[in-house]
Amino acid sequence: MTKARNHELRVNITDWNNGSTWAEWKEFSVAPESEKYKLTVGRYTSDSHAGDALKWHNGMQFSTPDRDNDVLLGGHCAKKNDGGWWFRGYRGCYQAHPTGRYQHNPGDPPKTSVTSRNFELGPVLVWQNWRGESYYPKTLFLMFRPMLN
Ligand SMILES: [Ca+2]
Repeated sequence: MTKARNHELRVNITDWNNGSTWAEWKEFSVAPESEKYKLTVGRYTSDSHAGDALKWHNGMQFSTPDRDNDVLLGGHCAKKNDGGWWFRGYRGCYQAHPTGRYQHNPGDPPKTSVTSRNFELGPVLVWQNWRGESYYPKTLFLMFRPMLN
């Protein structure tokens, strides 16, 4: 899908009080199946506001509950967090977790307990670089398109 041309990526995030933020990267590609859909993301644009939470996932392979491709030996981030994502596994599973389960209101507790590092909120939407490790936004959209030039 992202092989033929350079792509850019945009993330739009909203909070629970009609607030919003966004970020853009001018480099985004996903490697083929033979490379386990390795993520390449870079060239974060300096006027973005959401923070570059994807930098931490750059170079990771894609994991799902039945495919453990994270770098955590003896652990399985996708199984633990109930979803597919470019989980890392070294010093936590993620800084961004856009495929976490949608929470209906901010009072809904995370489905799994918060660990000592606060890295693992469980299956909720997470973008740690915006309002910290324990905040979870209302919506989070990832969009990509071919570069215009
Ligand atoms: Ca693992």
